[in-house]
Amino acid sequence: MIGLGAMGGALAGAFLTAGHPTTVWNRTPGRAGALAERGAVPAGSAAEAVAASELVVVCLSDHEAVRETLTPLAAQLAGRTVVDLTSGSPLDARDTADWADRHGVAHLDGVIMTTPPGIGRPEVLQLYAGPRAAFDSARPALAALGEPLHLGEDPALAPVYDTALLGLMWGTLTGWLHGAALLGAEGPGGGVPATSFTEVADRWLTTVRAFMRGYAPQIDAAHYPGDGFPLSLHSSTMDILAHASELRGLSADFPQLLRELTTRAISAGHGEDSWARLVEFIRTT
Ligand code: FVH
Repeated sequence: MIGLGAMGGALAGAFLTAGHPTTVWNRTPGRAGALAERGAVPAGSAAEAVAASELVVVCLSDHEAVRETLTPLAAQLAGRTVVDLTSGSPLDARDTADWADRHGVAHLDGVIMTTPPGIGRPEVLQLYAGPRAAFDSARPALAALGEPLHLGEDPALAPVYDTALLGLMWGTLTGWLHGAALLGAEGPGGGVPATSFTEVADRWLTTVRAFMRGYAPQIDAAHYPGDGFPLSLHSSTMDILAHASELRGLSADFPQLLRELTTRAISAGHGEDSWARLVEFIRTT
């Protein structure tokens, strides 16, 4: 394990918990103490850490740090698998993968969809992109960190999925916060604690997930039948959300954003299409 920051330390800890012999290295000495007490072997250099295992997991601040650390070790890394869990752009992922290819290193770009305290929980999603064979051989060890999924061979898939999923999280959480503010406000139907609203909201997400699964084939086919829940109906309900928010003195930014997108689609003649039609208006500015 190369890099013992908040994330790298948690990753090394999860490998140890799962019983994997783990060698650890960090640029600044002194960060391996607690891991060593649990059985990790502190390496004196990155080269020594790499020599210890067929599988090298890297989690540093950024890809520049990864290049700085791995470039001098290219010859030693040949024939080994490097799993890079450092955040970066799609171009970073491709650059590192190209570098690895040129030096005979099997490379997987990965993201773990949690913060350090979540590492090791079996339900935590880990997304990997790169050669399938490298994923298959690393998978038993990676299972110590959560649930590993292989996205495909293009290393850029990992960072793009990462940002897409964070966007989904922010969108969902913003809708939930708006709901909590609406129900929590003073007035008729108000004064509801966020915890009570969340009990119901959590169950509603089952239906929202079903919408996503139903709309995904529509997006792929570029065909958006309204099936009883067209944009025109969404639009009038959205007006009520905006109005109710204004009446309670809440920000209407969130419903306005939805209205703006929906209005563009309806004005272009798509009022009888499903919600999935909006993807066309996200693709164009
Ligand atoms: N922490 C989190 O919640 C998120 C969860 C999602 C993924 N991110 C990404 O994980 C990468 C590491 O994040 P981190 O939280 O572990 O970051 P730090 O605690 O700041 O540790 C950084 C480690 O990187 C080492 N490092 C930095 N520059 C270099 C370099 N030039 N050469 C070698 N090592 C370097 C640093 O070493 P040191 O400063 O202790 O010597 C730490 O080990 C990151 O991409 C997040 O976006 C975390």
